[in-house]
Amino acid sequence: MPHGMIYLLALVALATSSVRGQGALYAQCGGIGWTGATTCVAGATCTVSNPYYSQCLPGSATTTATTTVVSTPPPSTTASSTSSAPPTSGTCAPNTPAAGSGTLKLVGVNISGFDFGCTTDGTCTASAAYPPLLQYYGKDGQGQMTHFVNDDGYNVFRLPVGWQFLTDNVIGPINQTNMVEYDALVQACLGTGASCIIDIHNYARWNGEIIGQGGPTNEQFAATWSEIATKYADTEKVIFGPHDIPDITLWAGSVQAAVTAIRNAGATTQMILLPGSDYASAQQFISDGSAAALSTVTNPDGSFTNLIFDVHKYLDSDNSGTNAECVTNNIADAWEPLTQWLRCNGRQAFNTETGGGNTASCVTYMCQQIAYQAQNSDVLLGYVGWAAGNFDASYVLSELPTESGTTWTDTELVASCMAPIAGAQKGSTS
Ligand SMILES: *[C@@H]1O[C@H](CO)[C@@H](O)[C@H](O)[C@H]1NC(C)=O
Ligand SMILES: CC(=O)N[C@H]1CO[C@H](CO)[C@@H](O)[C@@H]1O
Repeated sequence: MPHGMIYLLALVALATSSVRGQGALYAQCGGIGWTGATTCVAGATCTVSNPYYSQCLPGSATTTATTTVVSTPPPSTTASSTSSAPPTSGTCAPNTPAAGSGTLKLVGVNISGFDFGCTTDGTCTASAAYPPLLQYYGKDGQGQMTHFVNDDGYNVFRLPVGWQFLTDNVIGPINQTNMVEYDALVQACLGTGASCIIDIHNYARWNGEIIGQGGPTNEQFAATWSEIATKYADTEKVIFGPHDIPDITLWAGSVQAAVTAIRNAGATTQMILLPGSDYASAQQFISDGSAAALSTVTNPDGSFTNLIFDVHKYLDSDNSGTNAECVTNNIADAWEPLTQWLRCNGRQAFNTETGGGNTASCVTYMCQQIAYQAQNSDVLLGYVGWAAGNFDASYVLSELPTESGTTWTDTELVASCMAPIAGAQKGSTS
């Protein structure tokens, strides 16, 4: 049945793009089931992003970064063409060409469950955390991750957890009983060979109060990270990721405290993800001051090595990740300006929350978003889809694979293009 959806998608796309014999910039131009134009307008080249989706991307097909810059307007028919110009610094040209390899470095799935009971004001109920592991009566998170790596080519998982769960509802040392449970998920993740993001999913808050701004002090925040970093100091494939805030300048100070604590605990080489304001929105990252403020955060040696900006972006009408239908590929409004800013400033970002419903609109827009990110993989490291783990298969953004016998079957959106090996596990008949 996923095949049926793919063909339906192709027909819909054909209806809107067959007016001319050549695909417009960013239009689909190939893929299994595609019967529309397979050549692109001048300045764009039909580029394979996966077996189900080829797209007209700027430039020639060569893999070098010397392609011509095309000043064609962005693809979306509804997106405004006035997306904020990125600040330029030094000699950086405002329209640097895409310099990606076409392959994203890190592609993964959020494995949710330890964050259950958390709300956006940073209130988390420790007892509501629900380990996505069979031994704790949850779903088979270990089996999911093993499937995602072996069958789909994923290489990173984000493991959200409530701060209150780690410290058992009091601000203080980590509770070792609870840590044993969370560490079981981290070890299951590491066991697949993937990288694992430790994500304290508290929106920069504790029970309604903001870290470093009336809530827990930066020292208390840093102390938790220090304990975590000490535990995983020698674990190469751990990535540390805190979460999101209103006063961004003060927040940068809190992030700096955590970075310093993590590095000083001996975790000197791992990637640390720096989250901005507005729910870490990739679209607001520059305009809300997150980029400027977080750019000041450094390692103890003054370098920016492995300090990566953490950005999120959904594709639904209100960027909430709560609607089944997608309305944008985010390229014009979010990824293009962000990409330019990152390249101009010599930094990188990681899209750790994105996703959509298992619908034709989300397949279209998500595949476009991913193709754009891959073209710009010099500054965009990858993405992590929201979410599998302990959600029900009926959850609107479910990426939960279903197990039948020894076969895991992916959701439509994962199979269509989110999985690096797209279409690999669309079903036992694929
Ligand atoms: C750790 O948390 C458990 C609940 O998971 C609780 O029963 C125990 O008392 C806590 N231990 C400490 C030392 O606070
Ligand atoms: C888009 C989305 O579903 N975001 C989720 C992020 O995590 C929090 C806490 O688990 C959820 O409440 C949100 O729904």
